[in-house]
Amino acid sequence: LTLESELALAADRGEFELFYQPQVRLVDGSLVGAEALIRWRHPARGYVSPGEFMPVVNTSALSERIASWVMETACRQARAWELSGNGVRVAINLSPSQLDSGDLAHSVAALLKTTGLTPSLLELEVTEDILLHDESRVLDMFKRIQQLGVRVLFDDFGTGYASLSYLKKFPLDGLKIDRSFVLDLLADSDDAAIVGSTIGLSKQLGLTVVAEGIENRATADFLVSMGCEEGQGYFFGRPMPAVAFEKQFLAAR
Ligand code: G
Ligand code: G
Ligand code: MN
Ligand code: NA
Repeated sequence: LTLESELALAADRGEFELFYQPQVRLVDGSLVGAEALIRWRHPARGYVSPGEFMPVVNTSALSERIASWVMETACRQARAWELSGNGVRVAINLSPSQLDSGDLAHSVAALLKTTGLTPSLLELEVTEDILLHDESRVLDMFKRIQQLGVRVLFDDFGTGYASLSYLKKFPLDGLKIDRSFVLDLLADSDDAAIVGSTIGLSKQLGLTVVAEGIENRATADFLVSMGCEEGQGYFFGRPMPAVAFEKQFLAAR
């Protein structure tokens, strides 16, 4: 069995699951959102991380199917939390196929309608891959998604080849500083310079900035001192099943 056919079977058997990682306001640690992250609950191997299978998914016929499942599952979850009085913004990672096929803005609108989810509770994360797609089409798509009230953030900022031109071309609401610049922030003055400049750049462009990969309080404090508003990382919480996320982050509010 190839990995691709194993993945197709996994989809048929409902073996995919979304984990949620908390996103917080750095000054006080209060919860502002959750990033939805896919896991494959393999019957023998346990939870398999997306790094091991999403590259295969994204280049296979399964791509659209799994991407739709992710979007629908995350929106239903966000709506359930909203209805329970614990409205929390949920961020979804877009797959490259979603920018090519069909009309993403249309499916987002339809999903908001069928679930009843408040649009501002949904956020889409896109990576630099989108530059490989028809620019004017993507631009138009983003505008229409934002007109719905859904925010679009640039993920993994700084790791690509053209992060700055991307900011110039696309109407983004914010960016996420890649964890590779944050993990070693306290010890590496180059990282500190890059992160500091990125925060300044974001502010000047009127963008929300979210730091990823925060693993200790000192890093969070340093980010606050540089003006960073939001963050996520193991210090605040690992990605976890929805039920665990509810218990740990929503019940207490
Ligand atoms: O959770 P983890 O750090 O293992 O995720 C690894 C990578 O997989 C991250 O870059 C993340 O953006 C990506 N990823 C996680 N969940 C999804 C998903 O639902 N859809 C897509 N397209 N990518 C995802
Ligand atoms: O590329 P993207 O930002 O979507 O990936 C998110 C991934 O980062 C998740 O797979 C998650 O497991 C991982 N991650 C989240 N917080 C931390 C952290 O504090 N440290 C490290 N090393 N990885 C993290
Ligand atoms: Mn992400
Ligand atoms: Na990232």
